[in-house]
Amino acid sequence: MRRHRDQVRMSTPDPTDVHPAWLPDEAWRAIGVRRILVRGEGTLVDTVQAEVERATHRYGGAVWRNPTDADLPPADLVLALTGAPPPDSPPAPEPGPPQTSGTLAGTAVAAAKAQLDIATAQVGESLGAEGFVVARHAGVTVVLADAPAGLLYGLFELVRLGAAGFGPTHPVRVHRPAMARRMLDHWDNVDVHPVMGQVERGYAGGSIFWRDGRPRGDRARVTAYARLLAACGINAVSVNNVNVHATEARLLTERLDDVAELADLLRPYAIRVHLAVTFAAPVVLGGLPTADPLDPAVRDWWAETTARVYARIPDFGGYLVKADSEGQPGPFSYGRDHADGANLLAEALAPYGGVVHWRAFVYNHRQDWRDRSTDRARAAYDHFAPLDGRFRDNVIVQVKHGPMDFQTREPVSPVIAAMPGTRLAVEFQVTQEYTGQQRHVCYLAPWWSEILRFAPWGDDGRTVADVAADGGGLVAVSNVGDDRFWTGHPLAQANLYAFGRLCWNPRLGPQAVLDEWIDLTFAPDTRVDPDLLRRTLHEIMDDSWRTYERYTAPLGVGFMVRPGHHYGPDVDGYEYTPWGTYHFADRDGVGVDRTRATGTGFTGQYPPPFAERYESVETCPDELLLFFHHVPYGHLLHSGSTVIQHIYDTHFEGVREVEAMCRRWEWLARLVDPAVHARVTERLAEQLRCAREWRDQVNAYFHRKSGIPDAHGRMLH
Ligand code: GCW
Repeated sequence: MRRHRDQVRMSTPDPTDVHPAWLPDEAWRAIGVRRILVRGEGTLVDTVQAEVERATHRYGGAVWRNPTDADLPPADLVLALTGAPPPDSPPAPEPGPPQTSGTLAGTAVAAAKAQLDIATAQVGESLGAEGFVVARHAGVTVVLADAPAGLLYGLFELVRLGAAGFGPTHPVRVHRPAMARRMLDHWDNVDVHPVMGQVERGYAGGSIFWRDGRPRGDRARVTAYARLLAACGINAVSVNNVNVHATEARLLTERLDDVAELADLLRPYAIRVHLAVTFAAPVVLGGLPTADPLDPAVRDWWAETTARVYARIPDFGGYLVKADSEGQPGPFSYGRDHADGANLLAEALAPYGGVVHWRAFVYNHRQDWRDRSTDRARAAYDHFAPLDGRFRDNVIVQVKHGPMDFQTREPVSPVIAAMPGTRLAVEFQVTQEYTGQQRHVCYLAPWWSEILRFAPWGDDGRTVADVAADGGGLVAVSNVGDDRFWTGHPLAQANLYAFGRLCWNPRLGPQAVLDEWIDLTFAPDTRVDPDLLRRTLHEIMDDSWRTYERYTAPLGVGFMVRPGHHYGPDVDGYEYTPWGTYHFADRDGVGVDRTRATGTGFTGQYPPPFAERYESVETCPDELLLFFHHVPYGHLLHSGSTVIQHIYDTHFEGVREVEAMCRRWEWLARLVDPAVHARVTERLAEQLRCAREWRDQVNAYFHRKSGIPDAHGRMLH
C-alpha cells in the first residue's frame, strides 16, 4: 500500500481559527438574553452554569446559581435538578401585569414538577441518568432533570429550540435517550503510521488528540469537541485506533496519563473515555509468555492492569477490541474463541462497571479469489452467531451495520438478528471512507435512518434501533480531525451531528435533523435569506447519498474503488485480490450469487421473511440485486429497466445531479461565511471531477464487457 497523506490534506489547518460548527455564539442568543436560575450541584451543573454565563455575558442576561429563597431573583429560565431545593413556590401568581419575579419562577417549576410526577406515574419510568423535561409556564421556561447529565442535555435542547423555547406556554415535554451508550470511535494513531498516517481513514487532517507520537496538547480544541459532542448527545469516545500499534498499546499502561488527561477534558461534558487495546497486551506490555484467555496469569494481568486504569480514571468507560481481524492478535492463536477472549476482558472490567466492546468485524483477509465458496459476507455471522449466550453481561458485541464493510449500499448485517442472548451495538462509519472521503457531499443520515428502521423479522417486528437500544447502543467511526472545519468538508459536519441525534432518537427524520443542523450552524439572525439557504442546503444534501450511489458501484455490488486508499473508481481493483470483495462481472452478467440454491448460502443467515425475499431475484430489492445475485445484463429490474441500462442511466444521472449541486452552491455565495463557501466550492469541483471519472469508467467497463450499447446512444468510451 502507498502512503496517502497527501490525499488526505487538501488544506492546511489553521489552529487559531476553528469553525464553531453547530455551536456558534449566535445559537445561544435566545438563552443569553434571559435571567437564568441554575439549581443543583456537581461538575456537570457547573458546566451548565459556565455555558449559560458565557451566553449571558455576550447577550446581556444574568445567571444565579442556587440562590436562597430569601433573595430569589426574577428569572425567566430555570434549569434545575429535581432533587435540588425548589425555588419559593406560592400557590398561584398574583393577578395583574406580567411579572418576572422569583415567585413566578417558583410557580413554573412547581407546575413542571407536578406534571413530571404525573408523566412519570403514567409511564412508570423516571427521567433516569440522562433524561430531562422542558416546560413553559407563566412566561418561565423550566428544564428539569433527575441527574446532572440530563440538565446538560436539556440545556442543549434549549439551544436547538432557540427563540421557540421561549414562546407560548406548554406542558412538560419528556426527553430520554433511546440508546444508553452513544459512542464515537476515533481511528487516531498516536504515532504517524507509515501507510495510514495520523488518522486511519481520516479525511480531515491530523488527530485532535495525538500528534507525532505525543498528545497533541490542544486542550481548548478537545474541550470544544466535547461541547459539540454533548450538544448532539454523544456520551462515549474511544480515543485511539482499533488497529493498536506499538505506541498505542502503551496507552493502557505507561501512557495512561495521556488518556487520563483526555478523560479530564471530556468529563465536564458527560463523555466517558474508552480505550482500544490489543489482545496481546499481556505479552507485549506485561512480558508474559502468552495472552491465552484461560491462563490464570493472563487473567491476573488484566485484573491488575484494569485496577490501575480505574485508580487513575474512575469513570473510565471500558475497552474496545478488534481481535483476529486484519492482522490484529486474538484468542484464535490459543485455540480459544471470541467469547473466551471477550469474557476475559469483561471479567477484569466488571468490578468497576466497565464494558468491553468486542468487534464482530472478523473475516479472512487472505482469501483465494479463485475460491467461489468462501464468502466474506458470511464471516461475522459464522464466527459470532454460534457464540450467542456465552458472553458476559458487560460484553457488547459491536457489529458493523452491513455484512461487508461500510459500503454505499449493503443489506443489514444478519448478525443483528441472530444473537438474542447477547448485547449488540451497531457500528456506523461517519468518516466517509467509501462514501467520498469528505471531498464529496454525502449526507448519510437517510442511509442510517433506513438501517435503524429496518425490521429484520418483518414489518411488525423489532427494528435494528430496538436491538441496539436494548443492547449496547450505537457506535460510529468519527470523521473529525484537526482541520479548521473539523471534518474537511464543512457539510460533513452534518453527518456527525446527525449520528448523535439518531442515537438519541432513531425515529427522527433525516430531513428534520438536517433542519436542526442548518438552524444551529447557520444561525438565523446572521442569515441574509434563511429560506433560500435552508432550501438550497436541502436540495444539495437530502438526496446526496443516493446521488453518490448513482455514480459509483451499482445495485449493491460494492468495492469498485481503488485498492488501499479506497478513493475513486477502479472496477476490477479488488477483483483478483485476497480481500473477499468481488463482483464477478463477465461478458454475460455481474453480481455475487449468495443464494442457498446455487450460491454461498448467505441468504440463509437471515430470519424469514428476508431469507426468502433475498433468495429470489423476483423479490430481492433492486438496490441490493447484485449483492445477492449474479444476473445477466439484460435482467429486468422492478424499475422496468435492465441491469445494463440501469447502470448507464444512473451514472449519467448521478453526474448531472452533482452538476446541479455545484450550481446551487454558487447561489449561496453571499449567504454563507466566505471561508465555508470557498472550502465547499473547492470540494464540489473535486466531487464533479471524480463523479465524471466514476461515470466514464463504470459505463465503459460494462459496455466493453457486455457489448450492449446505451439505449439512448450516449457516449460510453
Ligand atoms: O474498512 C476497513 C478499513 C480499515 C479499518 C477496518 C476496521 C481500522 O479499511 O482501515 O481498520 O475496516 O473496521 O477495522
